[in-house]
Amino acid sequence: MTDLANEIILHNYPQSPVAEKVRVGLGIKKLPWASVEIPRLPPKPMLIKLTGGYRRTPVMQIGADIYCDSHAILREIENRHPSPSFFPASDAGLMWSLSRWTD
Ligand SMILES: N[C@@H](CCC(=O)N[C@@H](CS)C(=O)NCC(=O)O)C(=O)O
Repeated sequence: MTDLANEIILHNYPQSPVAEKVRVGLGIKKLPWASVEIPRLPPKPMLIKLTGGYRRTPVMQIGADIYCDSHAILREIENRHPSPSFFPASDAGLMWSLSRWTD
């Protein structure tokens, strides 16, 4: 039976490089996830209602919780599913700052 409260739903579109980063993260952790394809450009009336105004891609939904921004998404995935870790060494802070720079 599907655990809907914990199901990961990614609002994204295939060509989004930032969404791809999250999709790779989900793959590293071998997590099942559902995809909702959203428009590349505004108007995005359904997404805007879901996020309260945030328009960018990707957005993650788990139950009634909504995560906007790939860093917030990856951080939450790491919190909920710590193994295997995105941060096998002790330099998580350096990796977060480098990833913001490379984005
Ligand atoms: N800081 C955001 C950036 C997201 C972002 O810029 N996504 C692009 C698509 S790859 C986007 O939504 N662009 C359309 C827009 O800014 O309205 C994140 O890391 O999630």
